[in-house]
Amino acid sequence: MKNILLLILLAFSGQLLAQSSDPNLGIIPAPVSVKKLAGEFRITPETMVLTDSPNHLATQFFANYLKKKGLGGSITDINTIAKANRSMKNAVYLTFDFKGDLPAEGYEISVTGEHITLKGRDAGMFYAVQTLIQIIDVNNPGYATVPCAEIKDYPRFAYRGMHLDVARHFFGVDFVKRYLDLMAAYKLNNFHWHLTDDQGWRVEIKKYPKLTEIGSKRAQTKVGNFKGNDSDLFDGTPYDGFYTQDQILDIVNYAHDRYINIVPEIDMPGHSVAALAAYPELSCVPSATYEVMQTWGVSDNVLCPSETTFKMEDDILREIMELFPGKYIHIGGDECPKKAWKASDFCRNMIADSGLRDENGLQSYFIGRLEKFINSQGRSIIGWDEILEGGLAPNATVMSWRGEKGGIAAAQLGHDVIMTPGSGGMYFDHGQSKSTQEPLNIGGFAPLSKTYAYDPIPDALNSEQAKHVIGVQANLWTEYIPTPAKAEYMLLPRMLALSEVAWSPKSAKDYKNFLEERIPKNLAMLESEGYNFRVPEPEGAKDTTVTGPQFKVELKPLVAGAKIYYTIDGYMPGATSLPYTQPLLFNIPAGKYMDFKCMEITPGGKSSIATDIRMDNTGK
Ligand code: TNX
Repeated sequence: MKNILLLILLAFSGQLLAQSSDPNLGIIPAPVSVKKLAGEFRITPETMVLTDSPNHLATQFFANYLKKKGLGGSITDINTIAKANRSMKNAVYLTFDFKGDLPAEGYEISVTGEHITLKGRDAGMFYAVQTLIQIIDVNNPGYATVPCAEIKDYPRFAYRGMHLDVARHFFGVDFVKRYLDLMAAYKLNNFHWHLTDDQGWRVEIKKYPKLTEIGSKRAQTKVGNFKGNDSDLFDGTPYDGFYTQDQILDIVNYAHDRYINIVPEIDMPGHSVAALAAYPELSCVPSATYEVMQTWGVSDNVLCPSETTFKMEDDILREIMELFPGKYIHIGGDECPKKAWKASDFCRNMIADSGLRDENGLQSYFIGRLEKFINSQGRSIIGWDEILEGGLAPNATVMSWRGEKGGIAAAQLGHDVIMTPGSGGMYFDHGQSKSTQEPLNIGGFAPLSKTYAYDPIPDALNSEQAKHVIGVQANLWTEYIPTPAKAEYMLLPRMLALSEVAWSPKSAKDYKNFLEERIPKNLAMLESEGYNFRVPEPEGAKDTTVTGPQFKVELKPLVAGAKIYYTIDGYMPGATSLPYTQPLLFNIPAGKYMDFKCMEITPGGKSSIATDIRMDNTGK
């Protein structure tokens, strides 16, 4: 009896501990402030949803969520209830109409044992709902629980971006929607859609049908790592794909319903071989023929700054602006070698006639022309940081990708800037560890910790200049990402770190809490939603050598419910190896070494890479 009591007590205190250990209640991105209170609210199918805006997107989103989870979800307009009866128990209030201000996109949540109140307007209410969904525990039959708390929250940056390259590999409508779902859940609000590149043109343009008829197809694709392997192996498989304008509009609506703006990119004047394959007259050698590229890298074949090109680009951009209602149109501007322009009489004459300094001046002229047209339509351009070379177009926003240099220079010139430096862990095509077990990637090294540690405001900027850093973005270039499963592997969990970099105040950032408390919970949630992700190696496990006669191993899985398996016989660990359940102490005889290899398997069966701690007592 005593033992049973003790067990119950232990279980109970364990539960209390589980509840109280995380000051952020598992929420990603960490809110501005969370005050935890005792007790919980229970959502049952009878729980009422009471609101002054029944048709609002955020209200509908929440009601649909409840329906999906079998928790009721019918909405009642609070104005249909007599004033005296409006304060009800067992209700979730979504209050849009209240006195006073909240910061832009901000919200407040109050959870008591009797009701939940969400306060916010538009995006703010949408984000209140996203936060609430993250703290609803649905692992109970017929009801869900929400811990009592007061939460106040608003974003650090207005532009919180995630990019997807659909040119190198094409991703269909369903995947793009899943991507947008993820972004919305983690409060990212700008989807940078890289729609064209040397290897494929992926958006239907009615006036120029060959862009997709020819430009969306390549004969085959390079096998293996382009940079590390010039063996000229190709897969021999034709590759194609593009979005019709109807599909684009469908996705634009889908994003809009999730408070996500889409920034479409038509990459010019470099990265344009797919367009040249369709319309060679866009090049400086109109008689030449071009093939949609089958390899990666940077091509010397670029658009010619001719009137033919400007006319066609204006037409293309006009259709793009009809499809995408947002403020920003991304015109690329990156990696445009000047070889073709140097070899062209037309370009040389143009430089002389227009009093331009050189080919960089010509590139500036090119971008400036595009900007003028786009501004005349009431929109603004974004360009990669190369658009600084030769002089910046007057109203351009700069995306700083080659480190922060370009972003710093642009902000000092008074231009808006979006930070997305590869060197700051913002390139999700880079490797997530140095293990040879990582799947093929473009190189680089961007582990979760590095992405998390990135601060988009460089020290070099004073506080006035820093205001021009409107936000931050991570990029998913897809040269080596041919499938949705791999895209999700590269995206997750790093996108969760990006979300915190973009949203949370610097003072709320805490990597230990993020990694050990919130990542496990969120990854388990994402697994139950069917997402793929890179399973982090267990906390305490890494490839390393330790020396001495004795070594203690202490590990923690980083996905809730995951199990750790290990070997000490040199073999690869797996589900048939020894399960790790408690800290282990190893004694290594003098002159010997032993390898402690371990890996983690999630409840859904995903495996981490295996790591090897060499316990070395050879004295060498
Ligand atoms: C550079 S980032 C590029 C892309 C590649 C990427 C690979 C940028 C503006 N240009 O074309 O896909 O590196 O990491």
